[in-house]
Amino acid sequence: MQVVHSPQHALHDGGVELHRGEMVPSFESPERVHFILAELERTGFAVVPPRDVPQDRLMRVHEPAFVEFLQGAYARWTAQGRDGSMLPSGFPARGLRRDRRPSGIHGAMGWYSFDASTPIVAGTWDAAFAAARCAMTAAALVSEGAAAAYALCRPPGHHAGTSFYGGYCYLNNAALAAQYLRDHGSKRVAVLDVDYHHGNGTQEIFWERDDVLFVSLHATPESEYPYFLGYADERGAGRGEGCTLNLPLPLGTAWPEYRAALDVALEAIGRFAPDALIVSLGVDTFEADPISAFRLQRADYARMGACLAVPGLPTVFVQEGGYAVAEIGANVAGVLGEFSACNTL
Ligand code: SP5
Ligand code: ZN
Repeated sequence: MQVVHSPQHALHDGGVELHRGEMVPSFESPERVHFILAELERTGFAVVPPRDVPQDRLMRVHEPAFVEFLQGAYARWTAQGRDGSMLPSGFPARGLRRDRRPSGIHGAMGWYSFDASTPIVAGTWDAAFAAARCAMTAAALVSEGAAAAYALCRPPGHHAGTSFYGGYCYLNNAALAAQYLRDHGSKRVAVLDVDYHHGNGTQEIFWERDDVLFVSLHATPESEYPYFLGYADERGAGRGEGCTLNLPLPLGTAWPEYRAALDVALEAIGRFAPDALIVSLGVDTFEADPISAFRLQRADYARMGACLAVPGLPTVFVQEGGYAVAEIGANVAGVLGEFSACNTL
């Protein structure tokens, strides 16, 4: 399996986030990629750069005005004499207008984002676009016949929707990979999101579509981010009704219960009969993750990789979260290594 990686991820650095009432350095750091790449190289994976995918491919899942905002936001910030991290400080909740986007940068930021944990810094756009190109390149490799490919995306993507960003995510890498496959021969694509947090952006993008199944295992939104989406009664709408499946799990979930939910997810994917699979691979389900509360252990990631090989589908892995930086490489390599060993394609 090839690893698609761009050093441009490191341009997204120096951000801060609001965590438990205090500003702290972003948990989502460039070090994460360093540890993943080192472990994958050590265990024999080949690393390739992303292709030059044209920017207008982003508009297959994102709104043009939103992409334009992300690309130009930091220049508007510095034009006001500011530096450092851009973070919003007001959002259009119930009772406030959502039908017009403020022309000023502060209002526009609150309109396009949904939390105060997702900073825009000088290099954010270049890093986010490079991550999107990694995901689409991995999808291209699979559409051209590879059994599987892994996009080492950073920043991650599954919280970003058609026209919103948040949860450390700006462009939805997994959705772009799924759409790439749809545009290059796949009739039906399944997205399986195993990040600790619900993939609210991916769900929103495919909510009314019957050609992409979205299945997510995550910590219950009753007590975990993103709080306002990811319940079991969300099943899609219109043509997409029944093409969204949420499997929220309690805090403290360990492998036996996780495995049971994964089996339910894989059965749903089997019934949907896709011709390709995207895995939104977050390893923040790890017991030592600093912002999460599941209890998966190192050896469980190899077990997960074996489970993911069972459908026997061409598979694009897309990196999402995982913040226990010292262990993140072994956990990702555990999934990918065992998937490759079990894969019969
Ligand atoms: C891609 C990804 O994993 N994004 C996660 C974004 C989470 N950001 C907010 C985290 C809030 C953490 N709250 C800590 C409470 C501990 N239970
Ligand atoms: Zn996560």
